[in-house]
Amino acid sequence: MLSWPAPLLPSVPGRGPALRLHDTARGEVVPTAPDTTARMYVCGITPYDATHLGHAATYLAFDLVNRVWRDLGHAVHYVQNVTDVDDPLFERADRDGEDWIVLGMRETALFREDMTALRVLPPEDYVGAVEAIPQIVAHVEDLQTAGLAYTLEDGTGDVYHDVSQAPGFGSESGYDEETMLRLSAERGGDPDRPGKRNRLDPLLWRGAREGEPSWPGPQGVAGRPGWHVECASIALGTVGMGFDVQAGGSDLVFPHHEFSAVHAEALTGTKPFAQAYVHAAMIGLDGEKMSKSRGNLVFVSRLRGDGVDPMAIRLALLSGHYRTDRAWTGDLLTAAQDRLATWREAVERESGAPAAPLLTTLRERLTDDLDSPGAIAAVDAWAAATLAGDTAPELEEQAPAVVRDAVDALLGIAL
Ligand code: 5CA
Ligand code: ZN
Repeated sequence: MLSWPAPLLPSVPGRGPALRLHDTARGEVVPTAPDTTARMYVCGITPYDATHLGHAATYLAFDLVNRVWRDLGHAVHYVQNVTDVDDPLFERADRDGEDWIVLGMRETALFREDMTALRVLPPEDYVGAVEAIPQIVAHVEDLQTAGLAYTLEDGTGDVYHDVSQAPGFGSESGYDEETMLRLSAERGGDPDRPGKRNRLDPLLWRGAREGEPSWPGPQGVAGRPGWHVECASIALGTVGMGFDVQAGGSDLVFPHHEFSAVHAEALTGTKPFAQAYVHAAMIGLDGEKMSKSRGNLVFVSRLRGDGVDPMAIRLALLSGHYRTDRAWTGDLLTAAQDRLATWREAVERESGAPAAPLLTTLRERLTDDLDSPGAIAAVDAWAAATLAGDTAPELEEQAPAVVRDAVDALLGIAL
């Protein structure tokens, strides 16, 4: 699929420490240790509605990972999928009397515009589920041939992964069975479906149903792919096994990332799928998680349409830590607009407070599990010292230009 245009990425003098991130599987902050090319897979949207501020916050968090790695001198192979065939698309298209393909294409186009406006670095591979179907089918057949998958005997043609044969199962989320069963039921699984070997077994392939689109499938059974195998297959076809960071919102910890890992590890007979599983917390509104199904959404495109500067949206979302569940409020946006104006005024000055200490702090904060609030506070302090003019110690002529570049390169905020 077409990705979106890359923003300019200034280079900044100096170098920071290695990036450390919280890994859900180990339950602690760990150093990332990428090769020359760092590899990251971030779960993409299901395009049945516009990008809301929760999605945006998640993609902004992992955009910081991308930016910090690049600042450390790595190339980055960044992959994102689009779940462009799934139940929510059919339901919304039916409701609105629209073709589900047209709906998906339109919302994906809007997502690209939102990401471009927010200055999110584009993925090197942007892959739709539909275009990955041939690869997914081959993977499901491999699991069947290895005796790790089975077809339900109810005539539907539905194929499941037998997780009782997956030794690593449970190691990503670390959840107990009761929690897994509850989350599976809440998040697209079917623990109560009769005929499954294990209640948690995830769907690999859904046999064709009346009124649903279908493609030629494993062993000639037409249908469409399950959700977790979509991401396992796309990751295997792009970044490959053992990549550095598998990422998404915390609602993907289980079952999605657990089963993507289980599928890929079973397919390759190697471990791990990813070196670290990193999850962004949920953005809420009025005390509830912002979600399409709850309908309590603030859209990036709506704010843009109202004339809000996308840089203020970006700054507002980054002013909270990515691992803290937090609420979107009008006050957050107002504070970000004020802050942006102050920063812009400071970088317009002919001279400013020394840049080098700020660069050191910015890198220290961001490499410490993406402490964006700490990084923003450091820029605030620099701007205040700069705007204090004569009272600040030894002003530097080049400082405003260096800080402008650093804030752009590391935080993605164009001043
Ligand atoms: N297509 C799948 C992933 S393969 C999916 O979850 N799509 S989504 O459109 O529902 O979500 C896209 C991304 O936004 C996911 O990483 C999800 O975890 C994240 N996300 C969804 N809601 C929120 C929220 N309220 N706050 C933060 N992130 C969210
Ligand atoms: Zn995914």
